[in-house]
Amino acid sequence: MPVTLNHIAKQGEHGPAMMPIIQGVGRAAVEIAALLRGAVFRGALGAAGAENVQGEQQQKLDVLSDEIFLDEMRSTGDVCAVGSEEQEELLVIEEYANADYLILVDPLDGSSNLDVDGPVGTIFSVVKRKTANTETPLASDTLQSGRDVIAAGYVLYGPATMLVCSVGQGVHGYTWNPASARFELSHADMKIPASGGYYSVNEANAGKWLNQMGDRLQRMKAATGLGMRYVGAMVADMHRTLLKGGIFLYPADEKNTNGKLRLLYEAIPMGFLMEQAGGKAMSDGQPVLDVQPEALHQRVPVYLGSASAVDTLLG
Ligand code: P6P
Repeated sequence: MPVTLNHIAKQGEHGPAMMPIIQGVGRAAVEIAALLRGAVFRGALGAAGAENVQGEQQQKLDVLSDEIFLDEMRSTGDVCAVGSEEQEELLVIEEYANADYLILVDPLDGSSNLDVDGPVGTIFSVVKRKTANTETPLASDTLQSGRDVIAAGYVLYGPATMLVCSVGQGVHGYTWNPASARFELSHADMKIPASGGYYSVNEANAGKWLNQMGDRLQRMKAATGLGMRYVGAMVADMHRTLLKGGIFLYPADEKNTNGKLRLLYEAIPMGFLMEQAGGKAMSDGQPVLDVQPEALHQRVPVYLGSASAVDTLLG
């Protein structure tokens, strides 16, 4: 009998409460996957004509995916607010403002790949509110380090649609089965290989990296002999790193002096998964999960992967 997302309810202290939320993520994933497949016929590719809070060109599919995700989180009844890459402020779900959990989400990560039919993803993490349930949730409820994350995961929209997640009891991968119309466990207890794999970075930025990261990378390449793969969508690059080993990095540079990737809904969820899978997740000078968030859209440098590769790079 295939194992489905219901299995999450059996995973430790947080499993029962997280199952309905992750099932909501699964519903959103199915809707977003269908949206992506038919986008070209609906004129849904291309820019939405606005910039997001990051100053990046919003794609039409960014906006549509954000709406789908919010609706499915609302439908769980367990989420009081959503912090989204596509929304400048915290979005309170008024009818459930007394619920226990907040979601941080990048609804459609890597959307610059959409026009070339490349892989994209959704990245999420779940935290428990700090404010009383009788109050309205606040942005400060989201500013919790990765050590306080209850659950995290990603959806990869590739040849298959995969939902990879953890509630603190290891990392498990579920693949959408069109025959049964449900996510089924396909990658139980995922562990990152201790060696091998690839290094994954946008080396075009090497001349601008701070903290001698260019020299460090050259030394790591010479010491490990790793090949290079880079898709340009964090979910795809991180999924390959989790399965094959190696390291994914986005260092700080002269343009992005705090790095490009967002702490709350990219670095922390991916760092949580990486540590759960036996890997290492570093930012500059400390583990990603130890960074104390100060703002919803805060950016950090990241070095995520096999402990040996991360240690060789950072010394
Ligand atoms: P660059 C996508 O825009 C994203 O946020 C991540 O998914 C990806 O890892 C990174 O930016 C790619 O950035 O500068 O290499 O295009």
